Order: sequence, then C-alpha cells, then structure tokens
Amino acid sequence: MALQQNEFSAPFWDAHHANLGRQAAAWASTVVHHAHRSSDDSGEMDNTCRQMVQKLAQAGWLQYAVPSNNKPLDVRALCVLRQTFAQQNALLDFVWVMQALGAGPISLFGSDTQRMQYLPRVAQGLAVPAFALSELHAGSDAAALTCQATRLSPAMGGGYELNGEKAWVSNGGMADFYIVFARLEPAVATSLKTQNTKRTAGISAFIVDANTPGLIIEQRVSLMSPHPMAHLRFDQCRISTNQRIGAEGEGFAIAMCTLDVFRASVAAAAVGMARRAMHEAVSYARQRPMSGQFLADLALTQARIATMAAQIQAAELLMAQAAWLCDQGQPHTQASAMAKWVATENAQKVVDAAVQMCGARAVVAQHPLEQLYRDVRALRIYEGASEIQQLIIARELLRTVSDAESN
Ligand code: COS
Repeated sequence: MALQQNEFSAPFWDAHHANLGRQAAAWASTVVHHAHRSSDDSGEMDNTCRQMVQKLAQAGWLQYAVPSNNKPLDVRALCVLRQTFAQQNALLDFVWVMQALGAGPISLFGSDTQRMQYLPRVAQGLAVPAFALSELHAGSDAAALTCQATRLSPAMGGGYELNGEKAWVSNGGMADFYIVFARLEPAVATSLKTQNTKRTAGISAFIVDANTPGLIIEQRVSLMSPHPMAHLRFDQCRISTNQRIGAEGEGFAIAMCTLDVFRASVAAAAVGMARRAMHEAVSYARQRPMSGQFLADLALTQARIATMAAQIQAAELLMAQAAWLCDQGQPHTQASAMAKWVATENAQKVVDAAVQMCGARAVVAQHPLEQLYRDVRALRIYEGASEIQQLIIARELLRTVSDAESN
C-alpha cells in the first residue's frame, strides 16, 4: 500500500504548501533509501548528518529553514517539511529542522549583519547550527540556567567571557556555531537599564562559533533514536559584543519566542510519525489472515484504526492552526503549546497501537515500527516536556481570563 500523501489543504494551508508537501514527499522517498540509521559512532553519525545537510541544500529544502529576501520565516512551510520528512525518516527530519531551530534566534532576532553572516551559509548547507539552552540542572525550568556571561572591559579586550555548561545540545560536537543562552553576572545584570530583579534577569543570547577557544565538547551523548548530541563546557570562552543577539537581558524572551514557533513544528513531526505508523499498521492488517478473515475485518482492529485516525486528525488540526497563527503574526504561544502537547502524546499512542496491531514483527530491530517506537519518544520531552506545555496552556488561559475581567 502506497504511503498516503499529506494534503495540506485550505483553510490553514496555501496552495504552495500543498505543492511543497507533494514535491518534498517525492524527493524524500528517493533519498531515504540511502539515509540509513547510523551507529552510535559519533564520527559516522556526524558524517551521515553532514551528507544529509548537503542533500537537503542541493535539493533546495534548506531555503525554507531560514528567512530570505527580508521575508519572515514561513512557519507553515517549516511544518509541511517536518511532517513530510518525519513520515519518511526521523533522522532526515532532525537534520532538516536543526538547520532551522539552530539558526532560529538569528532568523527571528538577529541583526542585519548577523543574518547576512550566518543565514545564507545555513541555507546553503555550509554551516550547521545548534541551540544551547538547557543545562543539567536547568531543563524544564529554563530560567534557572547558570551559564555565566561576564562583560569584559575595553582594557581586557571588550566583549564577553562565557563560563559554565550546557547540556543535551542537539548537533553538539558537529555544529559550526551555537546559540548559547547565558546570564550576565549579577553585578552587570543589576546595572541593566531595567533594574530587573526577576529570575530571567540578565539572560542573554550569544552566537559562539565552534572553533572559539574555551568552547569544549565535554561529552557526546548516545540516544535511543540516534542523532548528534553533546554536553558542552565553556571555560573563559571569549566572544565579541557583536556576537550577542538582541540586547543584554533579552535572552529569555528570545528563547521562548523561538520555542513558540518551533513547538508547532514538533507537532508536525509527531503527525508525520503517527501517520507513518498508521500506514504500517493498516497495510499489515489488510493482508494478515486472522480467524478466516483478515485482521482489518475484526471490529477490535477497526476500533483501534478509528482511534488512531481521530488522534492524528486532532493533532493535525491543532498543528495547522498554530502554524497559521504564527504566519499571521497573531499570538500563538498557547496554540503552539497545545499542538505540541496533543500531537506528541497522540503520536506516542498511535505508534504504540500500531506496534500492538502488528505484533512480534514490529519489535524486531529495524522494522519501521520498532524505529518509530524509539523515534517518537523524545518528542514528548524536547522543546518543553508535555507537562511544561500544559503549564503554558493553563497560564495563557488564566491570563486571558484575568485580562478580560479587568477590562
Ligand atoms: N514569549 C515571550 N516572552 C515570554 C514567553 C513567551 N512565550 N514566556 C515567558 N516569557 C517572558 C515572560 O513574559 C516574563 O517576562 P517578564 O519577566 O518581563 O515579565 C519572563 O519571560 C518569565 O516568564 P515566566 O515567569 O512565565 O517564566 P518561568 O520561569 O515561569 O518559565 C516556562 C516559563 C516554564 C514556560 C519556561 O521555563 C519553559 O518554556 N521551559 C521549557 C524550556 C524548554 O522548552 N527547553 C527545551 C530546550 S530546547 S530542546
């Protein structure tokens, strides 16, 4: 049974999104054959990912990862490509979206000079970016980060010095540059114009080139769904002032706004994986003899298929709405959080149900469902765990209600 095409139809998608989806699906089905799941060897993994970056660049898909010609990021295009690639191969989706997320703070908040310096290289596959927000003791509570930035006096050469660590950095160890969120040391933070005493005070965003002295790849991390990841350490890592994104103290808002956009795309990846799982399960159920009929003829199987279809459809609609709101420039924090939460939780359920339908063969290594079972899990954790999305949804709702009451 041929993999069902994603439709990307109105009202949330424009005609060019539907075309993009068709073209990307046709392309991805040809490259995925070569895009094998790599081993835990980090060198081999980096090579595989670099090759994928090249292929994505040559095919023109990376131009959708960053804005160009002063146009804003097309978030729906981002989602179309994530859903389509994730449906074919999780590593392809990872490589594709990291070009976008890693460069995201520059795309959304970078100066003209920073955009000109970094974004074309990302779009051409000449530079691989990474997003370094989490720390071992500051994951869900991002405002607790302790990586420190110290402003250096002109006598010391100016710019900033970074000291501390970053954890769970996707593309860590293979990236050409990192967006690092660090806190200006208290003496400096309290002298900021705002006299901000909040937990997020002083947090600032910096672009750190991979070859900057003092940036150390502390540890490579092996994952159940392998992709490049590392813990980083900064030891007297000096960067110039023009490597700061936005103003001092704007880093937390930059991180949150970037995640508000990319959480919609996580939902898209979840929908892609769930669709693939349902495809595998339905294909199998239609040809598997069972009790004198086929597995698909059993009412219990049909109930399971109906549940899967509805879970996917619900996720897809929330994702489409969130991406559409982003593109309309309308508030989308709550919609993105809702889309990510529902889509990733549903995708996990759909993949699990598909494994159950297909039985023993689905847990054999390298079976598409065995791979999806491992691939889908991290989506409920990265870019804000499901519990964080629930928190965001509730906070936004309570804030809207109290705003309405005070008007
Ligand atoms: N957009 C813009 N600004 C935002 C924002 C958003 N979506 N969310 C929060 N902010 C601002 C708030 O307006 C507030 O600003 P002021 O201090 O000027 O009032 C500030 O940030 C602090 O907000 P808040 O008090 O809500 O922050 P919390 O520390 O309570 O944390 C959550 C908020 C939990 C939402 C945040 O820590 C989070 O998203 N955690 C998950 C992190 C994550 O996804 N990590 C994955 C890393 S990438 S794999």
